[in-house]
Amino acid sequence: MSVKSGYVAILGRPNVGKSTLVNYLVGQKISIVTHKPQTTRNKIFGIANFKEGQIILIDTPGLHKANKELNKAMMKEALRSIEDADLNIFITDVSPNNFEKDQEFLKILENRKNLLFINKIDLIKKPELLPMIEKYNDTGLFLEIVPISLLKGDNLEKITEVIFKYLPEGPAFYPDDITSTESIRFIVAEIIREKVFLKTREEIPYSTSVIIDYFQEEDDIVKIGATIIVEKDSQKKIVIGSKGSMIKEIGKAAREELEIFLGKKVFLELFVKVVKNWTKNPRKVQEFLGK
Ligand SMILES: Nc1nc2c(ncn2[C@@H]2O[C@H](COP(=O)(O)OP(=O)(O)OP(=O)(O)O)[C@@H](O)[C@H]2O)c(=O)[nH]1
Ligand SMILES: [Mg+2]
Repeated sequence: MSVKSGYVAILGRPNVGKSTLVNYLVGQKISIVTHKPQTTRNKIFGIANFKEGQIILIDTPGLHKANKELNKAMMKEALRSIEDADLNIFITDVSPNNFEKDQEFLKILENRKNLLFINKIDLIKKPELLPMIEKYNDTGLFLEIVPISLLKGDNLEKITEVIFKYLPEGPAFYPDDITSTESIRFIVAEIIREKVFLKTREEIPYSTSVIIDYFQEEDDIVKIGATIIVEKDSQKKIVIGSKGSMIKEIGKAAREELEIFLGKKVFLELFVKVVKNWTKNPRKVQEFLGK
């Protein structure tokens, strides 16, 4: 039997479930997921192997209007990933006016091979789906439209079936024992950033970046030092919390997940540093978004 392989870009507005899809297909959490929009900031490569072949997934930052330098850089990452892709999966969810909100981003799909996944169908009743499908179908942009629920597991068998239907024939690009081309350090920084996203509120998640200061692997423990960058003194106070309570909580949650990810005991040391207005400074954005 011939095998297929190729690059699949996962695109869509923030919070629709792009990273959830990537983790599901890879079978391991390589891309962080939160209930807040604009969680993912880079394009992130995940590798998924099946008997039909290999899918190289490109997770991307959610498509949105970008004003700040950080957001412009995020959008650039998302749009660039289309250039590398053999196939695009555009994801939308079932929130009100999803089609209208997707409008301005659909044009990037013109003259390309695209699938549409309508995710979170657990949140609506079946009859509400049909008119939604019709609207997207009328654009003529999609080879197929697949309603799914990644959370509840609805219709997931369709996902690989439809991807392999449109991937080119060819041998695997990567060995079958790797799940991502991202560095361990990058994923470690992302796991810490996820905990900041989950534990803090308002503008703090959007003002935060995480830099790994040291990463020392020993026989039975990994020692990690990381700096959480924020952009105002007031944010530093909040991230540290009263008597260090917040940073302790972030550290505990991050360490627990890092121990699972690295399969070893972890010693985690966290620092907090202010870099004034870094999200508005193109040079700093490049530095802190870099992998
Ligand atoms: N109800 C419901 N929630 C879902 C489903 N799939 C994902 N979610 C939730 O949607 C939220 C966003 O998921 P992500 O995977 O982070 O979304 P994303 O598109 O990567 O978001 P950005 O990185 O911000 O662009 C998380 O809280 C998920 O648990 C689903 O099928 N149903
Ligand atoms: Mg994401």
